[in-house]
Amino acid sequence: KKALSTMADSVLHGYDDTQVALMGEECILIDRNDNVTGSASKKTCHLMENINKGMLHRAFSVFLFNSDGHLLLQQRSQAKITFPGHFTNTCCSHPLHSPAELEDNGAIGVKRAAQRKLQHELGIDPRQLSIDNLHYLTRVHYLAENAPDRGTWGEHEIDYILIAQKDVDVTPNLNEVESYTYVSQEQLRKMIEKSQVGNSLITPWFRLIEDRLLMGWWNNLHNIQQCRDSQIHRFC
Ligand code: DMA
Ligand code: MN
Repeated sequence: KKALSTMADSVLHGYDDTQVALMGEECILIDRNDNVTGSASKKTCHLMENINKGMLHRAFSVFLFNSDGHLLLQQRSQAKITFPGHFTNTCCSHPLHSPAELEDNGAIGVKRAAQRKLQHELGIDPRQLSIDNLHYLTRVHYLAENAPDRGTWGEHEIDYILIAQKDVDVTPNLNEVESYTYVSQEQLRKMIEKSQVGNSLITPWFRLIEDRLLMGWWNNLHNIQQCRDSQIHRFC
């Protein structure tokens, strides 16, 4: 199934039409200190051609743990334009350039975007995971080229980290998510070791965050606010 209206748009030709439509979302452009400078389509933000000129946008990454302290991972669907089939943290996306999702006050806008996408990707009811369940911790600045087709698509973001611990019902949207699983620290380490020698795929941002920051948060879920800082951790 191809998107007729975008057939002429060669860079998006051949991709899943639902995912092509989402490339029209209006993302938030920022400078290296996370000040809002404007907006651009999701497509524009993720073209390496623009990233190579310094284009940078705002994003978020949710890490949702259950009451046993296991982390919910998702495997991205084959329909995704960037990083299809890759295993990654619970949910990632972008706050939109709208008044509600631009609001700064304690990262409330980013939390609203996270609630919206947790429902869209994983069918998590916002009544089961409220804004107050989402804890904003810090920001991560990174750049990555898409896999497997390097060169066209990529990511260059300041990524707001949101942590939650809550038992929820998950109903994956198969256009977004191929599979999901809860993992212990030990299971995640084994998964990442295997991916370095084998053929399973892990997103670059999740690999980076796991390597540098995740364990500090995971070991402090009982007092997660102590992990909060006002920094932008630079990984590029
Ligand atoms: C983009 O995630 C955000 C990060 C932190 C990489 P994504 O590609 O899953 O976005 P979307 O779900 O909106 O396609
Ligand atoms: Mn992005």
